[in-house]
Amino acid sequence: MTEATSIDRRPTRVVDEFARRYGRSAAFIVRAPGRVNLLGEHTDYNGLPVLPMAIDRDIVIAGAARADRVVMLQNIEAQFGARDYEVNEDIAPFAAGDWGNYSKAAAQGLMRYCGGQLPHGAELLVDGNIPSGAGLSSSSALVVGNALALLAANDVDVRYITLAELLPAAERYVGTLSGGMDQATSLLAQPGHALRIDFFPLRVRTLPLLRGYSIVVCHSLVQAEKSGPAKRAYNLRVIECRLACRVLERALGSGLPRPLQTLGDLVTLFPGRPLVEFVSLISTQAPDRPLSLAQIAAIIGTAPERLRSECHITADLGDRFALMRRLRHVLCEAERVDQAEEALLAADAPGFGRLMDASHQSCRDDYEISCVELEELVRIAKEAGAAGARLTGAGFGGCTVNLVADAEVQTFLRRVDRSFYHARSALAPDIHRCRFIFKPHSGAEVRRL
Ligand code: NG1
Repeated sequence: MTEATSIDRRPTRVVDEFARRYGRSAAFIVRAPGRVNLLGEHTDYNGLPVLPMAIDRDIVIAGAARADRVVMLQNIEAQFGARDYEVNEDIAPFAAGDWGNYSKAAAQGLMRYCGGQLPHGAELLVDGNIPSGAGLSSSSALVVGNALALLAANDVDVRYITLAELLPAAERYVGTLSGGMDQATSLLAQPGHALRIDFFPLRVRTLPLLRGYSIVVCHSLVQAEKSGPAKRAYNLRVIECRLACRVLERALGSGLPRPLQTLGDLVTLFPGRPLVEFVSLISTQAPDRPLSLAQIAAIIGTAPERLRSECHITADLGDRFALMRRLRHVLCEAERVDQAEEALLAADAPGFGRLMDASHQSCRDDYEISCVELEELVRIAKEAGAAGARLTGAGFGGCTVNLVADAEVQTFLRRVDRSFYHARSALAPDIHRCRFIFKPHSGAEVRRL
């Protein structure tokens, strides 16, 4: 991780470097932050709420329009090589995992939304300091930044709330079946606040922080690249939720006024009914162990191949789907988000911390997205006095988020350094870049130069 730098300091570097590389001045600069999620993990794609905030790490892009439709993309960091492509409604991807695909994802998504207004490509230079594969949403910040840059190159304004609704679908270009938390946070975050985000339709409200407490992010030093191995694990969870939805639909039978599009529909269809009741309901239909597609199809009363095509299940996901546990995590996690919102409004830090701890246990045991290093970090954080500690983001590696009393932050950091990072000095030569405290930042900005 590099040190955080705000838009007010880093632009000079990226603007100067833009002029050196492209031989002309940048016409605009864009900033899109990453995020940390306090609570509500793997709920977004189920249409259930999340509780994130923007961090002080971001993607900054300097750019200028081109007369043609070509996007030329460079990165300050040499490891991300130069890329170029032509903008249209059907852009062939670079190789899987290529960083340029996040730019293409944004361009194709915008072309499908307002292509007639986008005759110009752009020269772009990216300078990012969000660690990738850390659960801090570096990929969505890149998508948001590229989208805003292409709009700036064409002098087109699209409302941020509209972008926050259309960019999650655009990002699925890279093959991840992601939800909408990251793009919404990057675009709509408010400084000094957490957000509660609800989906389908997107609704965002700001929430106060807990006075006297800091949010500390610690990297497990395990990269979980969703353009690589973590993609299958992530997509499998999304599909398991879709299948759980179908089994639940079957269990509810004629009690259901319309088909369930997502698990979030339960909230609107059964207002006031505790979500956890639906967990007991599914347990009457499906045992608490992984099932094959044929077994699930038999429970629902349909043909396996029909179910495969209706739920868009690709062969790489295998034939073992855990429904009961995934459902239990998602529905209980959504209820925790409601309770966490109340805890924030009541300035109840211990209560909020307990919900974070419960979320972590559920992510580990029911959603099975933790790993040895994340467990070690959470254990150390609790021993070091964190009021709450949990993995954040997709999981499988990446970061933990910790709620720590201001007065105890220095002791907390010393303890984490001694117990976790010192033994891994080869992986973490600069400890200060592996864990950080931040004040929630504002969402994305575009500045014309
Ligand atoms: P991260 O961890 O930043 O990759 C992912 C998804 C979110 C959400 C979380 C889990 C993407 C781009 N983002 O975030 O939509 O589902 O996992 O809560 O895939």
